[in-house]
Amino acid sequence: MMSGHLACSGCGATIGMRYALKALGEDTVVVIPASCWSVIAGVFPYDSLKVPVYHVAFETAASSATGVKAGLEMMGDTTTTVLAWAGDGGTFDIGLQALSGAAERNEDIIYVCYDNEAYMNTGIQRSSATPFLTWTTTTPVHQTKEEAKKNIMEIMAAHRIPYAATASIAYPEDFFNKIKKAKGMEGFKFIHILSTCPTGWRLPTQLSIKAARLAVLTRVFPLYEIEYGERYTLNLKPEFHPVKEYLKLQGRFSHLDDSQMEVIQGNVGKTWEKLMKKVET
Ligand SMILES: Cc1ncc(C[n+]2csc(CCOP(=O)(O)OP(=O)(O)O)c2C)c(N)n1
Ligand SMILES: [Mg+2]
Repeated sequence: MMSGHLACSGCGATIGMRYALKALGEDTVVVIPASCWSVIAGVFPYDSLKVPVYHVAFETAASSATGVKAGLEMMGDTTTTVLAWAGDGGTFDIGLQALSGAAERNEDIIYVCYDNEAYMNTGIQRSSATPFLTWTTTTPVHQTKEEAKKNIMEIMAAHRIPYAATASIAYPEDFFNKIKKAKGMEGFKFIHILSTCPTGWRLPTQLSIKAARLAVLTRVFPLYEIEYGERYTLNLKPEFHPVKEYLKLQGRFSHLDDSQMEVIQGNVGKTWEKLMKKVET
């Protein structure tokens, strides 16, 4: 990735792409469905990615990447990595059936979901990745989101794919190693990155990495891997940090009162305990 991209300052998804391509190298094709990243790369021949980019329809990241990989193989190229790079809307919602199909067929691609927890490119609308009680433009303060965030990692685990992992831009070494590991494995690899979004999260741009780190430390977004749907590995076990520390940084949670934050704390604790039961000790 080169300079000259068109992202907002502090964009976590842009830092994520930089780390991912650093790990994958130039022998990579990137497939991008409609999302902020359709814009961020810029317009050919002035775009900021030094690798071929294929812009595809919103719901087709996994099926298009499957096709690119098949095309390369038909031409005798078995080494180029095909990376599908999709947002949470394109993954948790509209692209879910294509994702499920490619995972079930165990296509030899890496699928990254950069999750900024809403449809950001079109103006911060809620997705099924938006957390409980979050403000977005379609879940305004008097009517915030009532549903929990969808657990995409468990959905991927249920497909028993060779590799699924969460990653954070605040832990670059862990991030880099996971992308490298995915590149070295055959079959379907899924990486879920929490991508801080200063614009949509109402977060000061200079706190982007801090927010990403606090998501991990407060156990809101644990760092872990799942191999073949059953082998769970926790990559970092943080001491207890109250989830309030994470919520307080962001304007999208500024309407929450203490009792609502307690409910969120309880939910985070329960999800963490469930994960700990699955992790190999
Ligand atoms: C079929 C279809 N419906 C709607 C759109 C409009 N659209 C473009 S990008 C986008 C939001 C994408 O959200 P997400 O996948 O979370 O990526 P982000 O913008 O947050 O990076 C939408 C709704 C579209 N391009 N195609
Ligand atoms: Mg999004």
